[in-house]
Amino acid sequence: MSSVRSRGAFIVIEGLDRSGKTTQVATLQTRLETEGIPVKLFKFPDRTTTIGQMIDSYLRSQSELDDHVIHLLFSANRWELAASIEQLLAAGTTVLCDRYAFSGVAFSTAKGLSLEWCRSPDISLPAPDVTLFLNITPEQARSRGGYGEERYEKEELQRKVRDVFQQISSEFTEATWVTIDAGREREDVAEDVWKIVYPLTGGLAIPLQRLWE
Ligand code: Z5A
Repeated sequence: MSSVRSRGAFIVIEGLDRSGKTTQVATLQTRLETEGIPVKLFKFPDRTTTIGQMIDSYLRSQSELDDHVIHLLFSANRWELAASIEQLLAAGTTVLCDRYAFSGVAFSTAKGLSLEWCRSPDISLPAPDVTLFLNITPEQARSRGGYGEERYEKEELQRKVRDVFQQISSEFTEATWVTIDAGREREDVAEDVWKIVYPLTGGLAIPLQRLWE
């Protein structure tokens, strides 16, 4: 009988603009560290790499790129870190990820590219064990302030992004895509996140899946 070595869990936090992804992922990381659970946090786009710097320049409207090109750069930014993610998971580390391929598909499809085309460069990336989708209404997002500083921070685009995320989520089971009401107090949202993530941190004996295979 073949046996699979225990590995770390791969947790992705996705969500609408201003939904509190960065806030929640930081709270979660701290709580896991306090519990003595090995954890590593990734954030996409990772603006520190050479590819990430091109993305950063585009998002801040300091450069112009064809929609296909920027989509491929976002995907390349994930691929350049995919091996590190896999190594950490194999070593038993819980990997947290602030945005992932689902943001890539949602934003580029909302801009008018085909969903199937958008998905293709991310096929075979490590697949999350669970994606936590932080959901807020456009009114709640507006009340958190700051719209308009970066290229995609426009309400019309964000509405389309919300629709594509809904379409993507329908392909997952309730266990692998969990929508959380992020319009509540930070502590209440964090508690929901914890209840889902903590049980996954004891080591998983199932093989890592590949995205969209
Ligand atoms: N993008 C893409 O097109 N393709 C891709 O493949 C990827 C990304 C990966 C930059 O992303 C853009 O890249 C993004 C998608 C696109 N464009 N947009 N829009 P980013 O991750 O670098 O930046 P961001 O996604 O724009 O961050 P964010 O969405 O604005 O924020 P957040 O992480 O969800 O929220 P936050 O920073 O934790 O909180 C926002 C504010 O709300 C802040 O003042 C908090 O203190 C406050 N907050 C947080 N939680 C609460 C609660 N519960 N109540 C009240 N206030 C709260």
